[in-house]
Amino acid sequence: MLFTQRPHNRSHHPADQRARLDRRDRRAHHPDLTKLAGWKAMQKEADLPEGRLEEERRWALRMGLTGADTIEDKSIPTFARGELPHFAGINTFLKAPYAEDVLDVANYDATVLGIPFDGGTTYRPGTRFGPQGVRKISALYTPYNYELGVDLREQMTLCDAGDVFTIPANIEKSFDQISRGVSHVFSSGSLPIMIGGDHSIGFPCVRGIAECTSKRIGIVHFDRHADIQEKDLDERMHTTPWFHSTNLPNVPATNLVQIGIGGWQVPREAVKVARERNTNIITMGDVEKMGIAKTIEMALEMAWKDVDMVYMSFDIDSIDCGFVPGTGWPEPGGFLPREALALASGIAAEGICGMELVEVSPPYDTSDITALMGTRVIVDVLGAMVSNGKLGAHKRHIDKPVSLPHGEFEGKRWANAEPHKIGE
Ligand SMILES: [Mn+2]
Repeated sequence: MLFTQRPHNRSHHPADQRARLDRRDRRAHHPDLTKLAGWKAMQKEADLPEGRLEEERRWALRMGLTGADTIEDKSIPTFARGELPHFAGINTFLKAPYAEDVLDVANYDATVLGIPFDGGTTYRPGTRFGPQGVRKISALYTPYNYELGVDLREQMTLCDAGDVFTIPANIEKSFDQISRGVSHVFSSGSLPIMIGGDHSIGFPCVRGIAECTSKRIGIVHFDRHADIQEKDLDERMHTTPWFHSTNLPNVPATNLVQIGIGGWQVPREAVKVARERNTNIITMGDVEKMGIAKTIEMALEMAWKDVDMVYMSFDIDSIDCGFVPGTGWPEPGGFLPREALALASGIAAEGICGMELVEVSPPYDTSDITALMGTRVIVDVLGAMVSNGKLGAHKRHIDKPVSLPHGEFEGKRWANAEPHKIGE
């Protein structure tokens, strides 16, 4: 039935003739096309609404003015607004609306916030440009995923709150700013999605969520590195977030699941802490042996045991460095992109209370591929949550919301009148 709808323009090119023979051969085995995921996805698209797209087109014409007379598509404005064209515009993540007034994030199911901080880096810097790099290449994407049959534009609301104001030379002040920003978004009920930044931000991100709830939080952490030593180079660097996160009263170390760990870059100091605190490490070899489905099942079981919600931390360097050159500590032998996306989606399918995507370093990137990979992790996580109806599930656990007011500048710039003296 499907084939009868094809137009009859038979090509005599040898490749086409071969393809025709192949098809005939396959048809001789009476394949049932309706069993293919491709066929099912094709049918699923028909059930998706298109109202928001229509709305966006009307809005774009209102904001961007009507197009020139010679343009036949009357939805094209003079000034690019919204999704199209993909190469134009001022980029937010996925061209989502910019929540310039961050109190507006409460109106959205999920909020992207950039955390441009690389002060916790111990080798290659540059992740302070991560949020910009990811936003830029995210313009490539439509909000629709064919295989999932999900259209994020129609099925959820997303905004981009811009970046947290970090302090480049001060880790602790930056941590305080980050926790404050994350707790604001989480308290508003919007799902916080953080784009780093180096992995030191893992601690203040988790802390920001943990302080808004009395409930317990598990963590699924994708990485080649364990990142759980107490200090590195005398500070709380990007090798330390899970030590400090699992010190929080409602973030048990036994619910920390670390997937993809291995190779020659895991410090022994970190392994000692992981052993003492009884965290769960699934190595790359374990994943290979068990397969993706079993890994997801096991990770979910360990992360969710006696907790109320699960946070996802995705270090882009968990993927083989051949695919992600733009990162702080590249390591061969990591996940293939398909494996990483399947794992992240599998964890997100059960619902998460927030996520971070860290260690994308655009200055070391090639053709934006690392930032592109980071974008995919985020949109795949959102797609999995939407298609499994898990978006918004975290809201019922917000029992200690923080409330930050609009600020007012009263002409006073410095909190301390006395100049700071070295050594004090
Ligand atoms: Mn790492």
